[in-house]
Amino acid sequence: MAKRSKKRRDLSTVTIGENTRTGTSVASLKQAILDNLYYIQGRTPELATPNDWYMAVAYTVRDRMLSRFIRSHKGIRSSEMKIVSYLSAEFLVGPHLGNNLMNLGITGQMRGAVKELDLELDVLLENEAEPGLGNGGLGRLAACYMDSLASLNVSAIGYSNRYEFGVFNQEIHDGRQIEKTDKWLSLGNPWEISRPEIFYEVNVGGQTVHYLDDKGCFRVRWIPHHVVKGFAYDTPILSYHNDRVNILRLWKSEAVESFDFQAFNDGDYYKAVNEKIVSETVGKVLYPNDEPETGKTLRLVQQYFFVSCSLQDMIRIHLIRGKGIETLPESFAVQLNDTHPSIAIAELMRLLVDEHLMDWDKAWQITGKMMAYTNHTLLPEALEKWPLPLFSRTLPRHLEIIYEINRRFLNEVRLRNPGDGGLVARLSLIDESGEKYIRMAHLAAVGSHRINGVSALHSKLLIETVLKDLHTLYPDRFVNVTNGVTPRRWIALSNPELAALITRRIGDRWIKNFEDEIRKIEPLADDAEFREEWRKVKRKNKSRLAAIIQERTGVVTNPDSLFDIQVKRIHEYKRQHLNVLNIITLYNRIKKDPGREIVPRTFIFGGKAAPGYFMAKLIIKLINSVAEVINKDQDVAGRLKVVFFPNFNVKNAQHIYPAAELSEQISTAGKEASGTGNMKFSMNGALTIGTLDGANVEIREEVGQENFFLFGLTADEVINQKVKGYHPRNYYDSNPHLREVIDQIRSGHFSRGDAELFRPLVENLLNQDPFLLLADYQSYVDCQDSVGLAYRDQERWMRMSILNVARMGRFSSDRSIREYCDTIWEIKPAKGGGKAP
Ligand code: F58
Repeated sequence: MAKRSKKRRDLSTVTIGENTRTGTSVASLKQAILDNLYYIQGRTPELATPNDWYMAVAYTVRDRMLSRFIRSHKGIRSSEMKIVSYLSAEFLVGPHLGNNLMNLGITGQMRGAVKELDLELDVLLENEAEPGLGNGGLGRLAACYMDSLASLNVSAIGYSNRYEFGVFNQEIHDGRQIEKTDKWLSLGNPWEISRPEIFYEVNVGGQTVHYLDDKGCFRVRWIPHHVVKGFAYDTPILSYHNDRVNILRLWKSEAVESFDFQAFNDGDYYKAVNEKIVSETVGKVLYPNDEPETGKTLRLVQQYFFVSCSLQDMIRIHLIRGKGIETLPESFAVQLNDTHPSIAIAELMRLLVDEHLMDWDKAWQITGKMMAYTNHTLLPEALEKWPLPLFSRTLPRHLEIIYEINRRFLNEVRLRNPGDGGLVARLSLIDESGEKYIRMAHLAAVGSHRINGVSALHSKLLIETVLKDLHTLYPDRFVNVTNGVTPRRWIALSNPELAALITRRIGDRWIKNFEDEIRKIEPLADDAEFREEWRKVKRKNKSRLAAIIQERTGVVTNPDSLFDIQVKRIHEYKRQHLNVLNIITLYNRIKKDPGREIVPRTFIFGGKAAPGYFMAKLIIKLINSVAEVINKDQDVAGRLKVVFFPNFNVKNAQHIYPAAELSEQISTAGKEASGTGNMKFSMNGALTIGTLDGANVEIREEVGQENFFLFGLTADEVINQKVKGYHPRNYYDSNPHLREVIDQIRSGHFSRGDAELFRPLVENLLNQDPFLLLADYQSYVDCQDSVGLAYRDQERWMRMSILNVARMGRFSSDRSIREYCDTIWEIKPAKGGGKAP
């Protein structure tokens, strides 16, 4: 022992003064960058490419994270502390460099160090490939929660797949979306640490064999069709100015034997390498689908693969802690981020019963204690269900386990509700109404001790609609945890000037304790000088965004116009096309009276459409077609501009939210589970125009109804309209402005005379309009007019903007994570995290 510590001491004195691996002065950082450039990238400054420099800087930052990482890691193995295991098919973490610099508190020094090397930190930051391991809100929420878990000093591991290709990159050609493969790993990933010694085997396919063991107990052996091996890759997740570093552990799939010698010797080269190809396909690409997921075996294998590796890993860690398997829930609280990882319920049962020989009742008790499920959607088409034959072919043992869970569960239902066959059919884990399916939401709910929705309205609708019967059965399991977002990435990092302004007035504790501290800027809404500084920050951010827009799209925008922004996945329920209907209405007003006074506006859209979602792609084309006509119209004279910002992702979002003045949250009431973009906009001083949907309801309550532009039907009114029989054509017939707009789109006015192009969209609106655009049209247009009016009074607008930010404390993801800790995980955030003393 003594010898080892002596050796360690010797090593630490290799450098005199500050260590160039850990020192944070400008001189140390500069030296470290040069060393890393030479020793890791194998380059000298003269030969270095921009990526070489980026890598050298990134490694320099990583070196400074490692001592904390190793300390936290040791804690995971040795302490008694419960660990949150966040199982999610997606983690949209965004670029790491800027965030890690901020969390370490060395952004300024690093800026100085790279400057001495004739480099610009902002250019290096732009150079980072974004890990696009998510589609939208659900994946980004997981990333915000990882940030808050670390900053609240809660031990956590985020588990997922290490997709080789993330969400596609979107390009716009001739106004249409083109998908390009996202090769985010191709230039190397300096943030991950591979752990070749941590791997697990995962079975796929085949059949089961039932037998009695030597004690006469019933046992099942799974003889798989093939086996895939999962290797761990760890990305450290830093806390903000704290010691805690958590882990994002991603599993890479590989073949058990990458080369089949038997087959090779038999002369079958193809077969010899085929297994490798099949195994590696498992984690190749993130599914971009927003469509029903049935029929996609690979997606089920992907889900099962990361879940199985993760559960095996948790058991390993628990056993390393020197504990028995029966106490597993003392070490882990597992959160299922939607149904995608819900196979975890059956897999944990399999591991406990088949591999650890536990009896069923005990295993079921442990499973229920550990698992909790978050629902993120009410849309029936998005509720995951797997066709029985596909499921049985892929996971034969899990099907047996699910049957057994179902048998016991339905017995309980029958006992409590004798004679109610309808209820039994509705609650069953198997949908037998036609072709048979496994209902993954039911599996998740039955096997969890808590089920939560993501906003107050969504949680209420969840128990009134899709999970009504389950709620009647287990009312105590249901809770609400309204989503939140991290103020670190979404204000401190992406809007540094606003952050500096706030800090100058109230100190910097708001960054750690946004919930309580940010309200301190509220009185400053009455301070004219502060309002002026506030206005200047926004103006600068707009001007910066205008430059980026011009560079990426060629469109020149006016930073003095109102920046009205809608960025999110493109979906009919989010109603980007309602926004377009209003734009055309404003355009028509100008055409009729070119001299009229209007508030100049720049409408900015961004978002990806699922590649197979025809209508969403057509909406992108519509936005670009309308932009083409309006942007060059002489009568408009630049007073309206329409921009489609390509490839909306975390990196671009960091430029967009800080420049927004109006946030479009205009989904059909009852459809958006929560929304989190709404929170990011508000935190950056944008005012919201929105429906009473998702978290908009709570945002409005917090910021005050006088600081929120409300329009549209409520969720109840939407349902009533549909019950009464909804006839969109009546709105078209009775509203001449709406009729004119629809007729223009239909006639080819915005599509160079092509009357076919938007026909499907127009027909859909006139005949079905499932998301009630026409019903909400007039209310939306009127509300937009009141926005214009409010904007004319800049003093009033700035006051509203400041109040919006001041009252956003509740929407920090720190608050959400505290609620998960209290009501779901039974964890007390350890001292040292979160709220400043
Ligand atoms: C989103 N869901 C909700 N799903 O739509 C949004 O209201 C909520 O704020 C957010 O979750 C976080 O709770 C969402 O983003 C997806 O991206 C699916 C992932 C799997 C494929 C289909 C889309």
